[in-house]
Amino acid sequence: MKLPIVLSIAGSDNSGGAGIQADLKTFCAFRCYGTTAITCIVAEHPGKVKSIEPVPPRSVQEQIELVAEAFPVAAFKTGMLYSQEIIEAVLQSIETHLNGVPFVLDPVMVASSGVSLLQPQAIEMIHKLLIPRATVVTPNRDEAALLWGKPILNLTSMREAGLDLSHRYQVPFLMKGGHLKTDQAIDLLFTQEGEESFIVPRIPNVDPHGTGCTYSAAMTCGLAQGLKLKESIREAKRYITGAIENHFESRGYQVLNHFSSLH
Ligand code: PXL
Repeated sequence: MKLPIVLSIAGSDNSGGAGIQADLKTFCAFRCYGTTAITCIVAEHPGKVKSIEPVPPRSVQEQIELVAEAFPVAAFKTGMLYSQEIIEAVLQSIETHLNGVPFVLDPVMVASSGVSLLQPQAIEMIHKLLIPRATVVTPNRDEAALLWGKPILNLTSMREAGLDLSHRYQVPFLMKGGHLKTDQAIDLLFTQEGEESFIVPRIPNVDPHGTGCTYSAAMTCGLAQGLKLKESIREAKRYITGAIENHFESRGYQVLNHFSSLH
């Protein structure tokens, strides 16, 4: 039996809820074969980030190169990229080894605890160089506001931002509304064909760390399995909603259950 090959280019979260660790668990739950290129080692738990150690860009490049040499990557995602140097390394590797492969860009900028996961000078490079190559970009409310340049306060401004951004880059944008104060968790996809909404009832008072990473990893699996973008998002939304619903608590922290779909 052949498993679809997926690759995550992201940071390591030792606490296992976000980053590469979340991605690998998600890849398993979707029965995909996960590979990784680690960009940073973050020492953290759901409530705080203690330190960030960037991996040398040459190593990031080699990790991608060697994965691509041995495996026909069917889809990949990027998460925490942190610095201009790492973004440059990733960009070069993508162009050389992953040209034309479906690419989910999760524009990770800030951890749930509020710590910055992307140096401010590097935001510009994400705009100019990475977004145009993506199959879909998946910003949350705050990331979308930074990319758009204006605050997003409600569904109306989220829609306006999504229309603007998808036109500007000619790339699909999935605007995640989880952080808006609406009764439902509403995500809006903007493509050349128009707008599509993905709506589930909000699960009140639950906000575990790593939801964005997990959601984009799930989308990557759908694309690797040959689903269309909308179907990948629908399946991914079902998966992340289950992982949130069936979260568990550890020493006062809410933790995503990446395996709820397997029970
Ligand atoms: O949730 C964003 C995120 C992405 N990647 C890594 C992280 C985090 C949040 O803490 O640690 C590695």
